[in-house]
Amino acid sequence: MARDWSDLFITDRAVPAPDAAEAAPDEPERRRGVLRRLRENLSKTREALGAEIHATLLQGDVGEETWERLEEALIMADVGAATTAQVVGRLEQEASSGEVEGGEALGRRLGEMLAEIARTGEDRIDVRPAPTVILAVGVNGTGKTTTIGKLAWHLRQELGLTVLLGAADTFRAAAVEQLAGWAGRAGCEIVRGPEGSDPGSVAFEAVRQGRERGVDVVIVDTAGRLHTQDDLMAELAKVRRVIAKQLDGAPHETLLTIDATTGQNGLRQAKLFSEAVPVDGIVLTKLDGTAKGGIALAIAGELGIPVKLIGIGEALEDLRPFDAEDFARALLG
Ligand SMILES: Nc1nc2c(ncn2[C@@H]2O[C@H](COP(=O)(O)OP(=O)(O)OP(=O)(O)O)[C@@H](O)[C@H]2O)c(=O)[nH]1
Ligand SMILES: [Mg+2]
Repeated sequence: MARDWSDLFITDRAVPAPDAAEAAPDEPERRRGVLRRLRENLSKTREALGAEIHATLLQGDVGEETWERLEEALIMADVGAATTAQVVGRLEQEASSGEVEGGEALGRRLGEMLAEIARTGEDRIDVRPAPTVILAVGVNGTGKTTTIGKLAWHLRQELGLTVLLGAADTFRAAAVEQLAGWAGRAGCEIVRGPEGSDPGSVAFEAVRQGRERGVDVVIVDTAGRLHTQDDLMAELAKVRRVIAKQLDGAPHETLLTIDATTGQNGLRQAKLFSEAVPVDGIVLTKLDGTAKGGIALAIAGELGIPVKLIGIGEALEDLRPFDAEDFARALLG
């Protein structure tokens, strides 16, 4: 079963009935639709990886060369060396012990293993605290602001939650306008500070207003920064502390956006960001444009940080809860 918004987010209220005007098609059909879109969007990864795996596992005898080619295919798809070695090692062992026989069964087993790795840690987001504060962090241009807009829209649309956005990217003049544009599309309000103000003070004010207005979720945007810029990473930690000062336990969720097209560098970004601030989940963006979707597995497998959301396009609806099984299936074709 594809994870839905109500699987990803823990809420204590009933999910609103869909608008009659845009009533969803019945569930199986909807689910097939979601899976088909995910497949289409992951087509680049699948073409590269799936074709190679098919050729490797289904044709000819399984032997030394099979494992080498499989390793190569997974590494090419950015699954990461350590995770690849672990998966192929296990598969080889299960094949040689006779536990799994035949190319097709091996392919299925491989899919199971990849899904198992992708599913790690607490992979849901608890939005029961009122307000729940979500902090978006990540390298420049990875898709933080776009993701926030999409997320705000889905939280309203799918879960009936009220959302307030905090424009704590005070570094770029256009950043606030960009976020305001998304707020308009998502139908929520935005808190902004004077130009060039301290990001911490805008975040503080957003959370304060969120409490005062009784909104369900406050999402705070931050300026993009390189994981190697120590001063900017320290600034992020400060924004976090300031938020915590306004509301105990906040931010409840720190989401790191990783651009799937950056490949193995994404693993390094995830590592260094999570050393600077506790990262609760990954948003893997731009999966529609890459043959490197395997980075999701490298991050989950090597850092134990769950991927929670995936970006599969630039439009409002192009954000999906991450589903490990569907992802592995779509990856392998
Ligand atoms: N194809 C595709 N494009 C995306 C996706 N997510 C974001 N983008 C695009 O990536 C570009 C950068 O997105 P932003 O949301 O501005 O990124 P950001 O992390 O906020 O950037 P900075 O604030 O400059 O650090 C925009 O052109 C987005 O439309 C996605 O899932 N798929
Ligand atoms: Mg931004």
